[in-house]
Amino acid sequence: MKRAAVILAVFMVLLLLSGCGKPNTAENEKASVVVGFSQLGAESSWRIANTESMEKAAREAGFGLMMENANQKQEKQIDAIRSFIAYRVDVIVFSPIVENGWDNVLNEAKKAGIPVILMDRMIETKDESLYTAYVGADFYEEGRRAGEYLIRKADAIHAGHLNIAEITGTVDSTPMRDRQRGFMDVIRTDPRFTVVDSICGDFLRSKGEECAIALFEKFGPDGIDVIYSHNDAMTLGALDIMEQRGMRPGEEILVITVDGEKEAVDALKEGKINCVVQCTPDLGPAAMSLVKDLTAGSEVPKTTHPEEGVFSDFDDLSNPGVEGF
Ligand code: GYE
Repeated sequence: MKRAAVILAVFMVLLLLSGCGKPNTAENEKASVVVGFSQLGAESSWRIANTESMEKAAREAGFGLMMENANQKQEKQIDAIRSFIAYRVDVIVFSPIVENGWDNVLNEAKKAGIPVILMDRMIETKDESLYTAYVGADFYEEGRRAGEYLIRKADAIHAGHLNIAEITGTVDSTPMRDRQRGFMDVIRTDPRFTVVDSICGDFLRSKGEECAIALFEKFGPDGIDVIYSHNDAMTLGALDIMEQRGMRPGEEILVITVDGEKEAVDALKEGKINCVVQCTPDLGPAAMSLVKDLTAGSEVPKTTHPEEGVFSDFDDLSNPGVEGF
C-alpha cells in the first residue's frame, strides 16, 4: 500500500511538471465545458491576434480553455493533444502546423470519444471522420485573389513581362499550399508572368528579411518585378531590406501580401505595398459556437469559412473600412 502511494505521488508530480496540471485551474474546474486548444506558435501578429480571439471567445462563452502553445513544433502539438485526451476535455481544437502526420493521435482522440475541431489550418488524411469540423479561411481563394489583383494591375500599367518572386509560408502548411496553388492557377496561362523563384520564409518577419537578401543577391535589384508573399510578417521584413537599400517598394517592385495586419495596411496606404489580401485571425467566436453546438448534441457544418476581401491601390484607401487588425 505504502509503495503504491509513493508511486502515485511521484506520478502526480511528474504530471504536474510536464505541464499537465494546467487544466485544474479554478475556472476550468467550474466550467461545464472544457476545451483543449493546441495553438501552433506565436510566429506573427496574425497568430497572436488569433490566440487572443480564441481566449476571449472561450471566456465569453463561459468555457474552460486549456491552451498549449507548441512553438512551431508538430511533436509538441501531438503531446498537447495527448494531454487533452488524458484529461478528457470535452472538445479538442487545434491549428495544425502542417497537413500531414496527424492520423495516429487523432485516432486516439476518436477512440476516447472526444470531437476534434480544426481551427485555421487543415490536415491531409484519408479518414475524414478524424475531425468533426474545420473553421478557417479559404486559402485557395486568397491565392486566387492575389493572382487576380496582379492581372488587373498588369493590365492597368500596360506591363510587358513581369518576373515574380514568391516568398512562401511554412512548407506543407495549408495556407502555404493553397495560397500558392490559387495564385498559380490564375496566372499560369498568362505569358506576361514568370515565377523566377519560390523560397520559404516560414511566416516569420526575420526570414522575410533573409529571403529578400537572398533574392536580390541572386537576381539583382532589377531582376524582380513582383514579390508575392504569403503573409504580412515576411512582407514587412522584405520591405525593411528594400528600404535599407534605397529601393522603392510599391513602385519599382509590386508587393502583394496576405493577412491584413495594421502595419501592412498602413504600408499599403503609404504606397509601399500594392495589395493586401485579407485573412481574418478572429476565428474564436465561430470556433466556440461550434463547440457549443457539438456539446449540445447538434449537427455542425463540416466546413466554415469567414468572409474576407482584398484591399489594394485600386481602392479608396481613405475609406474608414480600410484598416488592419
Ligand atoms: O497567414 C500567418 C500565420 O495560418 C492563416 O499563419 C494562418 C497564417 C497567417 O503565421 O501570418
